[in-house]
Amino acid sequence: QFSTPEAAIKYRQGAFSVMAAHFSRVAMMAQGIQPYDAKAASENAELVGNLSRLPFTAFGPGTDKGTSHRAKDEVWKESAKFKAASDKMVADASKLEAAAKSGDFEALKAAVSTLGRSCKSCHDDFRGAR
Ligand code: ASC
Repeated sequence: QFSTPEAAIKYRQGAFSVMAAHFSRVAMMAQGIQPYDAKAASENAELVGNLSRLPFTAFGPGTDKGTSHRAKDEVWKESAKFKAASDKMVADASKLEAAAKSGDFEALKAAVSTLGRSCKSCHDDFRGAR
């Protein structure tokens, strides 16, 4: 899928940053910073759901090297734990998509908070300092 480890690193970083951009549009509505717009929330949450499935495969062999990324050695040393964290993030993103599509604002707020915690817990365990 990737021509070089560097290409895989760029790919996963791109997927995470586009996912963050779309998640933040939904999160700003959930937090009352932006007005709630059910259609925009659904469209953005659908992108988050799809994008969440992309990064995992880009953490393959050799993609731990270099200084262009912040993935800690634990990604590869504790690979089962990392896979579980990734699976949880993907599941929580699907729940966000379902909540947004339901049009239930309270459900959306809960799903934003759950996915936000899932992002943060993976950063705490698997992302190093810049
Ligand atoms: C975001 C984003 C993250 C998470 C995290 C939640 O919007 O870009 O990485 O939420 O900050 O704690």
